[in-house]
Amino acid sequence: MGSVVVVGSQWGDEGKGKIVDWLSERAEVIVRYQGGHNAGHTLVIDGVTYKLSLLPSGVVRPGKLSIIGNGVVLDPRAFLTEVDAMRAKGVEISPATLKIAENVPLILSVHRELDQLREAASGAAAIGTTGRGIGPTYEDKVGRRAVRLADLNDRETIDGRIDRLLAHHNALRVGFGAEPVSAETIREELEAARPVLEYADPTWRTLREARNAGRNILFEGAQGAMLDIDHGTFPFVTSSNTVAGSAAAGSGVGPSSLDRTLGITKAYTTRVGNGPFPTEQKNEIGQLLGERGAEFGTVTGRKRRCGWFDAVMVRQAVQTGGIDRLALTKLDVLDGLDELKICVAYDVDGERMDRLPVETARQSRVQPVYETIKGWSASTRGARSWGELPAEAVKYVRHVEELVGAPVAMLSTSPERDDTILVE
Ligand code: 2SA
Ligand code: MG
Repeated sequence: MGSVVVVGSQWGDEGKGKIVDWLSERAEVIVRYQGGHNAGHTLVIDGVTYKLSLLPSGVVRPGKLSIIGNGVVLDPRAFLTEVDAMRAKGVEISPATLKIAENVPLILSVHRELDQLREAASGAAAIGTTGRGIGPTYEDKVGRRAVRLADLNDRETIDGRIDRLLAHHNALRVGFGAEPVSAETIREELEAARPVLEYADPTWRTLREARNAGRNILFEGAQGAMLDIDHGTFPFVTSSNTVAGSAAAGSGVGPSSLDRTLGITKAYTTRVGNGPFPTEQKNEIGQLLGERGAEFGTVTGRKRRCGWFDAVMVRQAVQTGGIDRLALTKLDVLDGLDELKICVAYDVDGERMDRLPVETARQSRVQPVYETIKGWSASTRGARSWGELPAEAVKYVRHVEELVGAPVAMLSTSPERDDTILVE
């Protein structure tokens, strides 16, 4: 298997959790390399549902090494809570099985609060963030004032770091009408984070050793290509690079250590949060997809917006995301629809386009050009072989491959891990 990067090819929630879990049986090391506890990965194993948000999906499987890379932003409080919740479900987690990059930036209360203050003040222009402090923490990393995990041990520099952080945040807080925060508050928060230090590790070296020993490594992406800070529907995006290239910098391995990239793709489209969504169906079709697909945010419980498959967007994601094969999920949600639509081009102010325009205003004016294809009445739910699929469903899959320019290597037909068809 070598090393595989798994990324979302839409706006997240493509069903990465299940595919990652499926692959993690064959992988020895599972790595998160971007995002934080804004992600929500649902795994169903032997009828038990696990909802992970910060921890790599490998933690639920005994004998795997899980790594939280430097490209992640880590909320110590959320981390410790999630570890406890997993332990309560019988999952064993220890510093031997879970390692956190010692240079990972920490999400603190000031970040969560700034995220929420800013969203609340933005009115209609709000991004629709998860409110977890993701954006402000990445800002502080790039602004070179973040507190990183290993700083908890660095008595010589920590006070200066806190001062720099607060000089910045308190100025902003006052602007938003919030109370300034004292250095003492942050020091207490960092003190409460000390148990996380137990997991700190030079994970770049651990990964190097794993690779040298021939271990299979799985890089588990969060969110999706269209939420990428550079390649997505900016500014309605998350604050990290979600494309496969990010796996290298976000974990401290070179790009040649990434052998292939699997793009998880839902058979229709969903989005949570604000921003353009050309194929959105604000009607009974959208309603139906949402109900059948149980489209609610894993972390926030927010209702997801739903619409037809957008081949233009996924094709762009295949190219920017470096995707060489697809895992197509939730095909069963389309069962029983007489007709299906696939967006094959965009009409932007009368101009036909085969890519998303980059300007926000033009993005919001994109009209999808649809192709209508025949649906299927038989159920595909739980199908475990190609032969069990109705001919029209096979046709739909083939058409998706052709339009987006990447072959489907896996097809998922229910949340259960064994309801998976391998196409090799
Ligand atoms: P943020 O909080 O700064 O990352 O939000 C910025 C945008 O990124 C979107 N975003 C997501 N979209 C889909 N799924 C995500 N994870 C959770 C899930 C979300 C949830 O898997 O269900 O529970 O609501 C996720 N995380 C971030 C977000 O909606 C903003 O559009
Ligand atoms: Mg999700």
